[in-house]
Amino acid sequence: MIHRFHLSLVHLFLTASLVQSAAGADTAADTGKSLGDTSQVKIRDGRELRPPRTDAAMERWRDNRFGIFIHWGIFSMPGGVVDGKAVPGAAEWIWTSYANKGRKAEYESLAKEFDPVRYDPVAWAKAIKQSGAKYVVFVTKHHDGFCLFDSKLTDYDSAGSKHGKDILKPFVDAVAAEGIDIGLYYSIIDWHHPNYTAKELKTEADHESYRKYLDYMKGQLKELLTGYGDVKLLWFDGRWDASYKNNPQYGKDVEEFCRSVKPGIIINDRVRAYDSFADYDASYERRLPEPAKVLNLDWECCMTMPERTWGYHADPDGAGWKTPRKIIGQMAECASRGGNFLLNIGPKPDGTIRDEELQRLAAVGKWMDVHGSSIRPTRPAGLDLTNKNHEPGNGVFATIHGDTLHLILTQWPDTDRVFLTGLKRKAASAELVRANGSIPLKVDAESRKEGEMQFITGLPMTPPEGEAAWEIRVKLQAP
Ligand code: JFZ
Repeated sequence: MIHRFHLSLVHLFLTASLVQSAAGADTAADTGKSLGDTSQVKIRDGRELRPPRTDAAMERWRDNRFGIFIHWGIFSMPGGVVDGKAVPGAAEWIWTSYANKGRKAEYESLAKEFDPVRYDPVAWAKAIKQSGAKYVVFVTKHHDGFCLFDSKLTDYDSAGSKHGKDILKPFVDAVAAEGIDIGLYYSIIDWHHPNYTAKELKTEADHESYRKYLDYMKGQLKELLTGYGDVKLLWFDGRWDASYKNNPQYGKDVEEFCRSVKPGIIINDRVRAYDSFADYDASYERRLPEPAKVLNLDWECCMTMPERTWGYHADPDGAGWKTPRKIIGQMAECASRGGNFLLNIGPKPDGTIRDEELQRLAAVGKWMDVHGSSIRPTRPAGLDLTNKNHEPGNGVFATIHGDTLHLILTQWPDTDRVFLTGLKRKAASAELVRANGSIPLKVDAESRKEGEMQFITGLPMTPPEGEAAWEIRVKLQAP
């Protein structure tokens, strides 16, 4: 099935600006205005906002809630260090440090040397499985253009390197064997391809040349969608260059092409030139939506473990490595607000995963073994139990599944109680869930002007030790 939208782009933009000016340019509120024939398609922030998909594949993606992102490539080899100096920021952007010094060829020669002798995709898949994640998004080609799969369309790939083999294939096989869903990251930006340009396409010749690059892209996407098992998700990135950004017909074409090759595929918004959210909003990069924002669309937050880098950096800058509590809190906050959480690792050039990352994957996994049902397959409970100005991932986050309400706490309360502000259903019982025996709690209520306010009480004065985050599990009476 190919998604079709019976409205022209001109109509889309016209309507978008009308609706936007009516609603105020800086509000992200869903205006709810319908567009005649296309009554299902709305506009938000000037972008096409489709009704949430209701098919099984999309429900499964929502249920998964937690995934692992993998940034790996020849950019991992310098590890953020050029001429012995650590370059702060994202190690996967190190190409720019070479290019700025006129040393592009030197960077590209890394492709021949790429030789991850300790690459063990089965071990990777096991570490991911143990983290409790249910899907992966693997970088098949980043902005530098180097491909981690054996592409017939280029030799600038892992098969043309010293390694001499397809990296992706054994990985997708190992991941599939663990029952983990496969997503592939593909960069639109390509600093290697001769027909790629970042610049505005001014002449017909510019367009003609750029379309050769788009054909290359589509050819590779077809390889990825047909040769690597049951790919569930395409994660596009790098739409901000003028060539792509200012020609929304190209993004629309790429999206439709992928859907024609693999009907039912899930595609993130970055495939499009800021004119559509596609299946979901993946713009929450190293940040969560503002607490007050009601999104009414599927979304995902992707997060680094150190402050800024996605690719392996020998010396990551910033505030150091996030604690497991911080990571779990951010994941819980995402779940409590209907979003997925995609946690990144950046493997080393030898093919191993660094200890800082393995430790965090294991710690999150240990927590998920006991508390995983508080994350998936849950939906937001719609309770607002945390200060609006809280630090992302720090507070009390509420999810629900069937008759079970989960409260995930990253801070131990000052009192012996937690108020269930906004809970419409009746709480029947509650417990503090722990690996080594849960602690029963009490449900009580007090009358207030606004009506009866339920609360959980009987919490121990000091927080039970050994928990990366705490969980109160509440049984609700049948509605
Ligand atoms: C992009 C890449 O440039 C980066 O290297 C990494 O792969 C990351 C996951 O994606 O970076 C972005 C993309 C989008 C935004 C910010 C950084 N954004 O929407 O704010």
